[in-house]
Amino acid sequence: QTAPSWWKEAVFYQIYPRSFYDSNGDGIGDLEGIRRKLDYLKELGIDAIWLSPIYDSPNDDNGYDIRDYYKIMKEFGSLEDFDRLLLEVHNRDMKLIMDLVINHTSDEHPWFQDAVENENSKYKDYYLFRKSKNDNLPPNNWTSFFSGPAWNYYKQQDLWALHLFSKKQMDLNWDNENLRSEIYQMIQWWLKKGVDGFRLDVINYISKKEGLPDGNEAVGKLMGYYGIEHYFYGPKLHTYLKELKREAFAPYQAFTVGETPGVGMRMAQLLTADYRKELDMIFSFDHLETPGHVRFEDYQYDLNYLKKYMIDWMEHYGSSCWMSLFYENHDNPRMISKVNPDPAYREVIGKLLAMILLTLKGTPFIFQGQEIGAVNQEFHRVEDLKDVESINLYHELEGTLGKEAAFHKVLSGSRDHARTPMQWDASKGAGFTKGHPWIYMDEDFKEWNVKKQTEDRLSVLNFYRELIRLRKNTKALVYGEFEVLNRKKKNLFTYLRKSGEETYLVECNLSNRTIKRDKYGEDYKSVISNYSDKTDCLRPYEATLYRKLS
Ligand code: TEU
Ligand code: CA
Repeated sequence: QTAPSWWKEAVFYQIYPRSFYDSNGDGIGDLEGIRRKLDYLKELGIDAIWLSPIYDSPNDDNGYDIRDYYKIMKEFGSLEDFDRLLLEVHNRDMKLIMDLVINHTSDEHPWFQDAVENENSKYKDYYLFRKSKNDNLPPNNWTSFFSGPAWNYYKQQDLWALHLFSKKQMDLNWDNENLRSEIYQMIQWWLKKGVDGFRLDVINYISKKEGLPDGNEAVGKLMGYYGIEHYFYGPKLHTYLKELKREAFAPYQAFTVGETPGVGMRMAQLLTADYRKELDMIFSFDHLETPGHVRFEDYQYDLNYLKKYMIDWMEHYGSSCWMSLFYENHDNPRMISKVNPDPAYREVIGKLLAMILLTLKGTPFIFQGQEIGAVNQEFHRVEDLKDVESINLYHELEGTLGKEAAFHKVLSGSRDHARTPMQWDASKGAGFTKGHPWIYMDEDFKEWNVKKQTEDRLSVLNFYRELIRLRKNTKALVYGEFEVLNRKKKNLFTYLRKSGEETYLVECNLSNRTIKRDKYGEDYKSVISNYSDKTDCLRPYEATLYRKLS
């Protein structure tokens, strides 16, 4: 049976600090801004906050390129601001986890700088420097996730260095023991301050196959990236994760959630089974697109796939593993827009998604803005895109597709959709800033904002609040068994959550069609719904939670 833990009972909230709340009018969110909004999060019912990176960084990838692990990014504030934030989070009985980006550092990190400049640098082996294969070609055919080859050339020593992400995010060599021990020290430094855990950025990529062989052509063509099979589940991954836990996390009982793209359920089980002592949870991403589709594609997401995926994990992940539940983060467009961009359905879909997120078995993660039903913004100009992935992809596609089609494709999957500022009120700057926001935002905030939704009893925001409160007071919704009722029926997702005497039933219409309601007996009483009355049919995206009367 599942062992209880605080992180299994918690509702998490991801903050993208740059876009959360700007306290000093420079247009960039900051730590003091987060501090001022802690009561908002507490009232929403949040138990734990995950901060996207706040370390010193030249911001080629908005902080996922770290220059100094021991400093705070200057736009965000100082270490004093951080200590104060952490104290106030704890004072409110909440937890704080940080983003830990240890697959790579910025090329401006002193280790990398020294390695490039000095032939005998002791940091040379901290990275993956290699000679040309032949004729001045890169050492292998691997490609970067952000377009182009995964190698930069450094003429100082006639060497290439590996970067799976941007040209300024240099992959670390985890096979170097000194590097590993410096990383463990750094982690302990933050744990000594009292942080409660970490989200580990692309942690499944840290171990690369010995010799860095060429990626398979067929795999490369299929995935769009060459070389991935040589590092997404590398030979020493489990060894390094066990060491990380033993040397850094375990002494502080720190919580960990690994970001692990592409691992699938079997590998996920090996990464998270509690007795294996590696990670507490992982983020898997296979449910974020309907199979056969990719993020940079304009199509409508089919919620029947979400149903299928969730049932599979609920039934097969196993009792030694615990699942994370989410559909949004800073790397993906907004889920409501993916499901159905028709504004008429925005509110009901927002609530339907909340219902599924907060009543399945696992730990829910809410991404900032999701709780007010945020949708993709209307970017009109290429210059308004800020994300390195979007910009690089645009330039890659421009030549072949032409400007307009390239822009359209980039917009269908741009990470910038999730990075527009939090919409606090209808005032200029959306209550996010008194200055000029660092990234484009359209007029949506005038109608869709926290202030307005706080005052509206039936808003998406109040739906989240109510559901979170319910979940926290209901054992069945946290540890209770999951049982699906309408496995085969298209567009209908109905399941039970049961624990001891308590039984709850969730009934969702996954489509914009009206469908006949099933009968579950008179003893099910509606607790919360995204429609205010009950009819014989389920209306578009209708979602209701019932309690069984004993
Ligand atoms: O994301 C890794 C990741 O899997 C996605 O970025 C994805 O690979 C990419 O969008 C290409 O499809 C993490 C962070 O969440 C992301 O913000 C960083 O840019 C990335 O790592 C590098 O640190
Ligand atoms: Ca600021």
